Amino acid sequence: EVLPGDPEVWKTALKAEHVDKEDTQAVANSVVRHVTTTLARQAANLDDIAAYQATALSVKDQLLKRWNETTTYHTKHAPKRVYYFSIEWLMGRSLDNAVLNLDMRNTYETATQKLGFNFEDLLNEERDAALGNGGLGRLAACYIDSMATLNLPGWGYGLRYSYGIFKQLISNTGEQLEAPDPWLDRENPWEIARIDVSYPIRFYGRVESIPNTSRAIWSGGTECLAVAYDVPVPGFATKNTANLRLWASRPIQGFDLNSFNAGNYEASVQSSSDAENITRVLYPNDNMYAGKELRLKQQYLWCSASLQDILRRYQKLDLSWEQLPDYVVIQMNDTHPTISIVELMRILIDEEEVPYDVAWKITTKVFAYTNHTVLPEALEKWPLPLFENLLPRHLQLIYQINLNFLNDVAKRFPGDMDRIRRMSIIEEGTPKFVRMAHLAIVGSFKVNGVAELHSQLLQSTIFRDFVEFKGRDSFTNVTNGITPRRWLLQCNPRLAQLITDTLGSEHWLVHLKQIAQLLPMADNAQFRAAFREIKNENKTRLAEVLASELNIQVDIDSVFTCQIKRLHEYKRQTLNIFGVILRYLQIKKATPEERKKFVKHTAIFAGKAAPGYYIAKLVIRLIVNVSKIVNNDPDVGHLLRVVFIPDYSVSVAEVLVPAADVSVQISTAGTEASGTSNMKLGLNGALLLGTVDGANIEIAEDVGEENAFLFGHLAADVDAVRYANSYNPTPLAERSPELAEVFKAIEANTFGDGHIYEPLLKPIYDNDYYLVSNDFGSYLAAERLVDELWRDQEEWTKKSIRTAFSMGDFTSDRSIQDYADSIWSIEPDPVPEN
Ligand code: Z16
Repeated sequence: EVLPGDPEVWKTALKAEHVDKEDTQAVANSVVRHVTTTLARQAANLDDIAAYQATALSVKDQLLKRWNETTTYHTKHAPKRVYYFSIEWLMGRSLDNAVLNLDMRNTYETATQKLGFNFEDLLNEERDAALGNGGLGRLAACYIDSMATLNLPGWGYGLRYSYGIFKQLISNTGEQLEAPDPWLDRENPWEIARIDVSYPIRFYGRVESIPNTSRAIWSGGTECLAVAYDVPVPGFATKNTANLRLWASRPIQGFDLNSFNAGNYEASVQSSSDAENITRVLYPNDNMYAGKELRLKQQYLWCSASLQDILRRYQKLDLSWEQLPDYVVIQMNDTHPTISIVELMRILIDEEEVPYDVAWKITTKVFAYTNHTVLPEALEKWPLPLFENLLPRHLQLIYQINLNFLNDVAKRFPGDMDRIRRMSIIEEGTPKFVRMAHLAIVGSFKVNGVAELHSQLLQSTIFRDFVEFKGRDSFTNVTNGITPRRWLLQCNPRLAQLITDTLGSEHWLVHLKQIAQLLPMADNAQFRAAFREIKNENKTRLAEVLASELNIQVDIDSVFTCQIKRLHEYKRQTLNIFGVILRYLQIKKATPEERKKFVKHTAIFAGKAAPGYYIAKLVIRLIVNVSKIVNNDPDVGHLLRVVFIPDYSVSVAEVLVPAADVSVQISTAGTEASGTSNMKLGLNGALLLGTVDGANIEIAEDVGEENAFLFGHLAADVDAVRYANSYNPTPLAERSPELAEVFKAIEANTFGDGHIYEPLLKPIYDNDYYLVSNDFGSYLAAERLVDELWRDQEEWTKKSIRTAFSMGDFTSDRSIQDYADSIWSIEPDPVPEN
């Protein structure tokens, strides 16, 4: 008699299911099987959408086999694991990435061709999984790719929003309009619903202390369920497949028994839709704290479900709670998951009856915290009344944590009341606030920033008191990185092929440092020609998209400058567009003879503004309205084009990044924690035009300052300039005559309704917090150097090659290795090949 799960029976069955990497017929068969069974469609009415879906399902089959093997192996082996908690996962598309990582791209391309489809067309049917705003969410996506590739036992945890980041539309007058992104409407072939993996989550209610213990009973309020959806994430050239577990909120019973009994049908349905609302939509703010109750509900649901899940897995090992930190490390991507520190305390103390001090010891060995910004408006602090109402037990525990913490501070710094006030987790005032960054630091064994300068600034400014209290060793730097699989192999296949051919192997894709071996090729004319040819081909591809989608003609012989990132005052898209306006005015003034001397520019912008960020939206409006005038002015001809590409996304970036000549990274020094588009653009050969900020500094160091265009005030000087701007302001024309000329042109309606831009221009006239006027002169000087170099294409290409091949350190594999070594203390655990 055979018992369920008999290994022999299963082995045979699985073997029959095996598909060889090169077996195009078997792959075609599996696609057809999904068409006819999973999708219940017929060959006759098969469109590209359905063909894409079936192909994706066939690839998912491959991923799930590896996922199963990884999970089984890790369950048996029980290594220490890392859990990466991120409220945003900006994954983009999965099909191309998956077939590349599985080394089955050719097989799938041929197989779908056999069925009469063009593989590229199928790839373009996929909707982006856009569960993130910008850098922070995309960083998580690159990191899980690297965790899988490095064979590290780790999972990601996040939220399955029904709606990702909004779709951006641009009106005729240049206004940003936001439409919902119903990305799950067509079913998501990359996820597995685990309706059997779900946890109850409580909100509101009351707390009853249990006398003579630290314990309490939290009851009442409302409850809902968090249901798991798993997304397999393949490593590159390895069997290891990581898991991204995303939670969706659901009503706990479908109806509320009380209202059922009362015969109140409408109310019972109402309560179920309340539960589903929790994970309905991603908050669309990047680097900006909004303080909404629903957001705190999202955070708690995600953290509580993830912890319940992790602890259930740990309990199967049958070890003591004290050993938890030997098996579990949780990396918090920003302060968004900070409530999980308190939730772990609550579970250990109230439910597992662990003594308070023991629970605290365990907790503070499990968590590590990554900070991503020093901007004060981005730091999360919850109004205490809101917090207390939603999570009353957690507030009690925070008071206890804070009391113990401040006692320790007082012991170390007796009588320093000001220090205690500064460091407290609770900010005094009416109302009071819970400072999540302070809680995150107090509850973590390691805190890191995301680039050298940023980590130094953290330690010398906003977290200085904490460095003095916890010691230098609790603070460190891990410079961000990007995955070279998506950001080179996938988006720039011809450059990847050139690298592979020249190096003679593909190892560089997992040892990116190796591309430095190609640096001498900068001096090889033949190689330069090949390199430039690829850049031009990528520019042509972009030009075709711009012509067909936006009806804008661009000259691929012009220098393509790319500033592609969220709209934010500190990122200073203003400097860029003001520079464009000045160039336009200069072309207009020039004689036909003088015009011949201009270097042709195509200024490319893309990015979304938070829906409530008025000034950021005004900048978009200015860019769009400038583009309309400039692009249609016959005096300008091909000398200048301005392009704002609507609805920036990961998949749009994959077309822009390989086509860029100049990477525009011009934040006010000290404000951009790291930046990651600087890494993507650099790796694809764009020269850095940037301020001495974030990871620009490390990039310029590695590519050599002579190969980059740095400008602007240094971080150390920004405060003094700011102070002068606001307390001792000089007229704009004195700070920058060129900028004064630009403002005059805007105000004179050169680009339509000059007056609408007043809220954008006035702060620059008045106190110029972001130093736009102070940096404009050196920005223009840097642009002149760009133009000069562009005239010498051989020299330009040399620098472009040196840039690309000096980017070896900015792979997310290096970042993740840093985390594994210096924070997580975890080891690779590759699934054995059989
Ligand atoms: C975000 O994308 C970032 C910081 C933050 O506090 C919140 C969000 Cl949503 C960005 C940083 O601005 C950027 O410099 C950095 O490269 C990125 O996070 C990843 O670390």
